[in-house]
Amino acid sequence: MRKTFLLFLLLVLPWVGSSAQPRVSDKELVSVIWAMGQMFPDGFTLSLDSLRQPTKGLAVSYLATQNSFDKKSLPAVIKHARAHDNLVGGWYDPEEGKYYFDSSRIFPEDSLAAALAFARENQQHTVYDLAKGINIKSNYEQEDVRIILDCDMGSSTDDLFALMMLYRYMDMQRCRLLGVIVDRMGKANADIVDAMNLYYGYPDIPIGLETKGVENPPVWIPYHNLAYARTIDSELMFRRSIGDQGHYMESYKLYRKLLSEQPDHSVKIASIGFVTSLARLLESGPDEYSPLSGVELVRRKVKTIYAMGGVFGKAVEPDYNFLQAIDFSLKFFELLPKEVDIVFSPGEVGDPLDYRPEQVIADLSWTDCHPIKWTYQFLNCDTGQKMWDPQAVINAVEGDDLYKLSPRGWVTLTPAGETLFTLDPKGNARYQYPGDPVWCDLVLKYIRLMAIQH
Ligand SMILES: [Ca+2]
Repeated sequence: MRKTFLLFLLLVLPWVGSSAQPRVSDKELVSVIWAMGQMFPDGFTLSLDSLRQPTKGLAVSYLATQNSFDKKSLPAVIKHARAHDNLVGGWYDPEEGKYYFDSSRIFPEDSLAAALAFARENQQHTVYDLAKGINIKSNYEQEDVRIILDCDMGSSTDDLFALMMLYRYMDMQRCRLLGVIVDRMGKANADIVDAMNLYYGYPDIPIGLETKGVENPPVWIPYHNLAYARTIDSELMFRRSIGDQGHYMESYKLYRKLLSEQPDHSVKIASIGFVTSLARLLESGPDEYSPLSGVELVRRKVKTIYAMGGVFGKAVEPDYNFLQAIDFSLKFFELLPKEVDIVFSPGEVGDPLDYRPEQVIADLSWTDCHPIKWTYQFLNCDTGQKMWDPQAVINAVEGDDLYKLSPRGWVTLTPAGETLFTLDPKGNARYQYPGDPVWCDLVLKYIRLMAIQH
């Protein structure tokens, strides 16, 4: 693409090949930019300084040049760009059938929050990552997203990435993380979340810990000591707010407290571990936080549960998350109110998203002190670990547009851990379909983009 563009410039602008800075009049630029609109039907960004297309960074359009789609509008776009960032972008809107031109600004790729804040100020719905070729939604005109994360921190590292993404979504003002439930027993696992909260700058997010859950579930990657990592000077590597003697709230109690404080039908739960704490919440009775039973509280406050789990496609093995805690899982399926939607993310959706350990470490090369990097430096993370859990979190925050979902139906769980789906337009359950290679590439790039923010 770039080669074609340079060829074009060499044909119409002989001075581009010289070492001197090209000096192009605004009138000539109108012709160049109009021609680029024809040459790059999917879009382009042009630096008016170098007459090159930048290849990195996050491009955002200015509000001032909105609705410029014909040749007559180009002088005003160029004038604005000259007075601001010397960047002009073009993009095609298939809905309107028009090709728009904008004066643009480019932010460094690791400054997503700043780029999105600028996008919101300028009433733009997206930011475009030039290097990765992906659009990132701004929260301009976005619904209020309230989330509780329920994870089995301390085994697979995809829980760490799912939590990391929620902090980044908060940096981007895309959601509110109300609290984190740790359904894998053991204080060390909750201490990991405490260290993550402080590392990412959200020390006040409450943490609940399961104390009557699954006994000794398998551990794939033993990063439970993450919160106690030390520097070569023997100092704690990661700050903490809860000390060794501190206690976490019982997880179902924290659920009750958080839900009782929220507007009706407003809460999304991303369940990326065992459903032990959810089952105990559903079995709970009135308490100091709410006069409602657990079932009534969930019926009234929860909008949708996004659950990593379920087997609906080609795979034949029963689901891991549900089977590990089968008694709790059966109770959860029995008591979940039928009015609450549930979206399953089967393992086969995350299976193709292979965030290789060496790529993780390279993406976190901006620092030596990072909880996820520590895990990847000191433990073997090449265990077949895939980006399963982020699928529930991304779906919860981004909404359903990014995922292809099954029609509605009901899901029942068998004691063998099988999830049986029955089609019914009135059903509360849907499940994600696996994406094609283009979709998988896009989602993995999105997770990586979040990882490099700082
Ligand atoms: Ca998990």
